[in-house]
Amino acid sequence: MSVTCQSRLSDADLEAFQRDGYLILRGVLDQDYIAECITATQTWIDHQIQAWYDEGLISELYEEEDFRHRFLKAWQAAGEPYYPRSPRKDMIKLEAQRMYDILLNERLLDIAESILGTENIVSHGIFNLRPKAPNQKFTDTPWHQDAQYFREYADVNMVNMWFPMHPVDAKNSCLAFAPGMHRIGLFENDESDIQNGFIGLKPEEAKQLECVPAELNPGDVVIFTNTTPHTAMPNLSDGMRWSWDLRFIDYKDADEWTMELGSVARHQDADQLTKFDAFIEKWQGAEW
Ligand SMILES: O=C(O)CCC(=O)C(=O)O
Repeated sequence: MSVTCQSRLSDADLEAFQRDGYLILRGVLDQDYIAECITATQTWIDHQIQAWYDEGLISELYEEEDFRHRFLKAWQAAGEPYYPRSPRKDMIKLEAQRMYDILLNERLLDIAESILGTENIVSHGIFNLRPKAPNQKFTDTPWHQDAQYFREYADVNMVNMWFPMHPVDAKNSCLAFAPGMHRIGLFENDESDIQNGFIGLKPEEAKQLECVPAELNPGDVVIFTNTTPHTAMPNLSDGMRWSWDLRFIDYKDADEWTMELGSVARHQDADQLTKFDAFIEKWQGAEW
């Protein structure tokens, strides 16, 4: 694992990424960008709390509470109802322009360009805002490789990125990684967690892994491969854990499924770029 404050990666960073399967990049995102991510998240929080209020589950909107506690207090008062653990389509509906800017951010594209080795890059339609409450099974991400969710894409030229909107550590659910294990390839899927619907590694295989927490501050990003085993540490704090994860793929590996909701974010031929109107049109018919 290595650290850097550049969004164009050095040879040493690339070597560390290849060796460990993940890399922490310190201070690569502007605080203005993080502020935009927080604003988009707050719009969703408003939307969700208002829905509970309208259903009569809560009698106040908890507007005095801070970013990490408002949603949690409202959710607990509402009787801990189900909420989407990845409100992807809602985010586009509620914050279209901001989401376009978040998903096609230039700093993230610079990092992706270094890793993918091409300037022709698609921002993948699978992105997640993660509302993770303390001690809550439903959002407790088990050890998994991202490619376990899309096994036929295990070998494509793709990079995954995760960043928090507040400091995260091993006690408030930072991600943790198993260095070097991406080189083993794809593990068998364990789908026994029927209740929560997560796919992951078999528990006996997960137990063997080294577990290195990636503690991050706002502005830091951890990047990882499709086959890097990772998990989220439990949230033992008294607040929500708020993070985003995004994916970028080499344009030449982006097939019809990828392009259904993916956006060409950077390309040598400007005509190939997905403009805002086309982005909105794609998401209007979105099923996932
Ligand atoms: O944020 C989480 O809890 C899980 C994120 C994750 O596993 C991912 O980005 O692939």
